[in-house]
Amino acid sequence: MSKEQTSRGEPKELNPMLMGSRIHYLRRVSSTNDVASELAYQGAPEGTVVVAEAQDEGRGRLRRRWFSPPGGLWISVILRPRGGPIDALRITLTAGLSVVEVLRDLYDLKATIKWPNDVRVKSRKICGVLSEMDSIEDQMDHVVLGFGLNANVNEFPEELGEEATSLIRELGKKVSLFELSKELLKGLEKWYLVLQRDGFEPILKEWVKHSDTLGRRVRFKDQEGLREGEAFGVDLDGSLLVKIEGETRKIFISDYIYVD
Ligand code: BT5
Repeated sequence: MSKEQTSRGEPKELNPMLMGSRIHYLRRVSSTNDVASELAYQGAPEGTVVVAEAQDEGRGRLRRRWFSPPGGLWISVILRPRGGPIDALRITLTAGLSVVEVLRDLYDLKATIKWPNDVRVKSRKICGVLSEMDSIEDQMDHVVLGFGLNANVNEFPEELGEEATSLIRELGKKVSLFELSKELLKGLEKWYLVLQRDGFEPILKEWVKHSDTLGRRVRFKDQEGLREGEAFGVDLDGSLLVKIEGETRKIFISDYIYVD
């Protein structure tokens, strides 16, 4: 029996219209991740989506500010992963892959992923992914997966300087947020289904083709101080594998820079 046949019979199979089966469309919120998290605790089903036109307290990892004016796609999805080691890190990588594919398929734009959560075009960040796991009594209850995609955002604050870009900047025209969100959710659903059914390996195989991190020298800080090495792979747990003075280190912390 082929893998496909096996998987077809599995109870884990998802409804193909899962992502976006319920959509909360809001004008202005603090953070779509916060709204989605509240809804999830109230029992909102998997695939529930929260979209906002603008966020007052959009955030990145470590509660860093995420610039979220009108024009961008600020969207969060509630996931309730079942079984297997499906954690926030692997979901982040899966989400990045979905973004790269949608940019390619809709706009013929070549994007790359800086492990773990930055999607970049010509080395500038066009999208950030934030996945947050919420637990009840030490048990993972749900994951809120947020995408901040600079779609029709033309101006960026000075502090982002040359670090950021957007679809309108790259394409020279406005894009449809409706079409973008629909296709993004479709792509996410495709890969999330693979993740649930077949595990992380097939995703990783695809992910590495789009990453601009592998093969690069990276510098990061750990308890021992400033470290430098070559990023040469991503493990099945989603961690970055870095060779430092002949030894392999697994990196879960994710603040690092490319050295060259
Ligand atoms: C991220 O964090 O890249 C995750 C961003 C996730 C945002 C979405 S929007 C929908 C949902 N609701 C939320 O509240 N959040 C999610 P991190 O890797 O920590 O990167 C944050 C850094 O990116 C900041 O410190 C800035 O340097 C930079 N940055 C901020 N806003 C940006 C923007 N619009 N475009 C590009 N870079 C930005």
